[in-house]
Amino acid sequence: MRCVVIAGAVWSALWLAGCPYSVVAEGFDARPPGRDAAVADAAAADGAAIDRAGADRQQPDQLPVECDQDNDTYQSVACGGGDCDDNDSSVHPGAAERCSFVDENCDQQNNEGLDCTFVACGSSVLYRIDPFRQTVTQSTQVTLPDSHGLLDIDIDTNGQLMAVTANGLYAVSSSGQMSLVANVTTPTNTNGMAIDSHGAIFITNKDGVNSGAYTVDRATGSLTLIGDLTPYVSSGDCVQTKDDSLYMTAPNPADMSKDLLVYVDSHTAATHSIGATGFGEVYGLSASFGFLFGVTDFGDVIEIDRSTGAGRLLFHSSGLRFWGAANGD
Ligand SMILES: [Ca+2]
Ligand SMILES: [Ca+2]
Ligand SMILES: [Ca+2]
Repeated sequence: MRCVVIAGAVWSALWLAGCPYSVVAEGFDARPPGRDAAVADAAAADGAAIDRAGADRQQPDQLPVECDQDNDTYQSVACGGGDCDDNDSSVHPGAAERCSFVDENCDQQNNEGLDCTFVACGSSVLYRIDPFRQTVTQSTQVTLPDSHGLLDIDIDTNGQLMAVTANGLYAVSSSGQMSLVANVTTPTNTNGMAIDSHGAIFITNKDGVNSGAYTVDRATGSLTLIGDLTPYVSSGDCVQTKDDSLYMTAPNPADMSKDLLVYVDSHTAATHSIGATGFGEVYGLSASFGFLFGVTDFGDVIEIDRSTGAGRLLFHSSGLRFWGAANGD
């Protein structure tokens, strides 16, 4: 194929299929960062020029493959464009920033303008954890109604933070005030609570070698046993992911110092292990922003791979003990 260069057409030369990028790179100035509408306009203008010249006209979307590997129409930084990840079509200048480990819009800031926190708790304190910036951004002392501490927390379908204690289900305000929703005599050593997308409330407990999953009637506080969690026992939390799959952490029978991620059938309490997290005493789980996070009694904040169970340490908050966590979005 013939390579055609039109005077004054700089980047449009990139669209001439068959012309190796090196021709362009050597023969022209680097393309300014950011693609984009300007390129599309230039393409149209240059295409018209090519037509007038009677040269081979190429489709304007034929960017050199090596400069747009992800085919999102934004050229890579290496090619002088603004696409800071040319292997991910959701990342480019102008993309929607979202809570993640990635700078989607390539402005060299991550999660700018977004609240990417979830709430974790200790016995009587709430924390806001940003797993991406690796910070504990706030702590709020909770006014406990009696001598019973928080066993776990979660967000209900109205966005209300809920907490369970040994004798009740409570709504918790942002300032840490607790309002009784229902008297609940929770099973011995209840340590997990999760609320699904329909508002159903699940709790898990660990009583010696026995461990069960229950639902709680929000109106009456009555408990219904779903079933026991054998052969596992709840380590410290259960979580409902966005697709209403129930998981919990459970000490690994082969190494009780470390927890497994365990799937729990929310209708039967049947369990199966997903895999080892590699972390111990994972007492809080949070399905937030498309990720599964865990927090531990040692102050660790981890990301857990939902498909393998494997955990990776994000950061460690020295001196803090996390006993529960809520979903964050
Ligand atoms: Ca690209
Ligand atoms: Ca982001
Ligand atoms: Ca950004």
